Amino acid sequence: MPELAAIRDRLSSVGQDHLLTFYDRLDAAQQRRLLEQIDAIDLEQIPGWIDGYVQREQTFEVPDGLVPASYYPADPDTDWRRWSRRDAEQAGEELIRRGKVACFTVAGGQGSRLGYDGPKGCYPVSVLSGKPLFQIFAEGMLATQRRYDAVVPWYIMTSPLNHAATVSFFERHAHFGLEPTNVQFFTQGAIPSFDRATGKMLLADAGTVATNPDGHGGAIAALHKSGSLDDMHDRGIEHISYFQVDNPHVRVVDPVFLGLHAAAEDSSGEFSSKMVAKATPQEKVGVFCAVDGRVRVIEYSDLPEELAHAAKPDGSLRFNAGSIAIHVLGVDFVRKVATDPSFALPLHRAIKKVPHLDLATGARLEPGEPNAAKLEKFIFDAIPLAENSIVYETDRVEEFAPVKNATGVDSIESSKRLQTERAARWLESAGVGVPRDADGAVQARIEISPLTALDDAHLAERADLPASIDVGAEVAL
Ligand code: UD2
Repeated sequence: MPELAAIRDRLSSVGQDHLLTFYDRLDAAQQRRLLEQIDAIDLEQIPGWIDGYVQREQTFEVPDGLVPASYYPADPDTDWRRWSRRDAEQAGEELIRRGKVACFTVAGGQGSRLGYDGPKGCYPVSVLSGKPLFQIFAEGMLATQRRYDAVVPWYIMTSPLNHAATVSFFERHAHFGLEPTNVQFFTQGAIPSFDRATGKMLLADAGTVATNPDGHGGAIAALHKSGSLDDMHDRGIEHISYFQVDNPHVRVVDPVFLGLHAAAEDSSGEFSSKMVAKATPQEKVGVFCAVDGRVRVIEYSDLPEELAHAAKPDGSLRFNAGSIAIHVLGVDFVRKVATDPSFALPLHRAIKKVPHLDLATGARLEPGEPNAAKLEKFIFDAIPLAENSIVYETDRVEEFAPVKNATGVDSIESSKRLQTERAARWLESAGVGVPRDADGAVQARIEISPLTALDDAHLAERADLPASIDVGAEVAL
């Protein structure tokens, strides 16, 4: 157990000894837990964080020489820098067959915008059967494993807030048919939450420092610390297919993207990304840019208005490459970034309401206004650390139907509409008649399991498709 006097000294030296205000009121077990929690915080960094992030609004400065990142266009007929789509697909398929690929889902977010209490991956999203996000991904992995006769292990990053609930959800559902040893969970790190005005760390209760998950950028350290990178190494995994928990349309492993990442001559095989053309200048997605040939993402909240609206002569957006947070990362690259201190990712500040103890009275305060600074790391801040990072365009309907909000944009409603639209397109390309109204909206509700088909070509191979679908029908395939 860390010593009280030593912890008190370390706290005093960084102006945070208020964390021990209620220490004497705690029982022995609570005292030990508090000292351990404080001991695990990188206290020596705290003054720098307060100066640099907590008490200062970060002003984003547009770097000199900022240009839109170049990318591999989705249109398969375009010139792919002497590289064909089929070449890429074959290279990717070979990696899957040889067991070189793992899936990785960042699922530690708090999902508060959705207004759902449990882990977001447990939220029912499919159009007819209400399958949860985790099940849709699991079915994608099962189908991929069957197609290539290979194992694709799945690593899931949770946060201290949702870890137990996530693991028990998988246990209750028999891991959705996946081999339990091929589904591994680990918890991301936490960062103390600070009073935005004073820079003091907040107490959640008398014996607990208030903390928040350290952002999806925390994945780099957590993959390393949890032993997941070692596990990948032991299994011979070389590439990690990365995606967020909120997007039921993600192709959990995309051979074309994987092949480009691993084998294209302009890729160092370290950190590759998918993009879609932005729907509007204000769309809440980061944008792929480049400075001196190095790719980077500028988050939507940082992109100056004039750049967000800047247009090319044909009227399309100049900075149009929106990030849908689908990446492939090299295992060696993640280890390099995780173990080299000179690669520390920057922090980003969000001002939020965080309940905490009043130090004078010990009463719990529920703030009416945002009172706290939460600090987070973003995974895409590691992109410029890659030697050569590529960006690959995909079709929005095919791969992006996120569930983020309770209503409106990126809601369960918009996601279900997109899920039906994608299913309709796949059926139409397989020759099945799908009813549409005068505006082109599908007049049926359709759900296609990844176990039935992973893409349109896969669906077209099936002999059991109906000739057409009736108006108002509900079709689950
Ligand atoms: C993210 C991207 C945005 C765009 C969009 C596409 C950021 C900052 N922005 O926006 O540019 O690509 O997605 O959908 O990422 N998560 C954790 N631990 C954490 C925080 C988040 O695992 O501590 C996970 C979370 O569970 C989710 C993902 O990261 O799967 C995205 O988090 P978000 O909902 O905060 O990001 P969002 O939608 O603002």
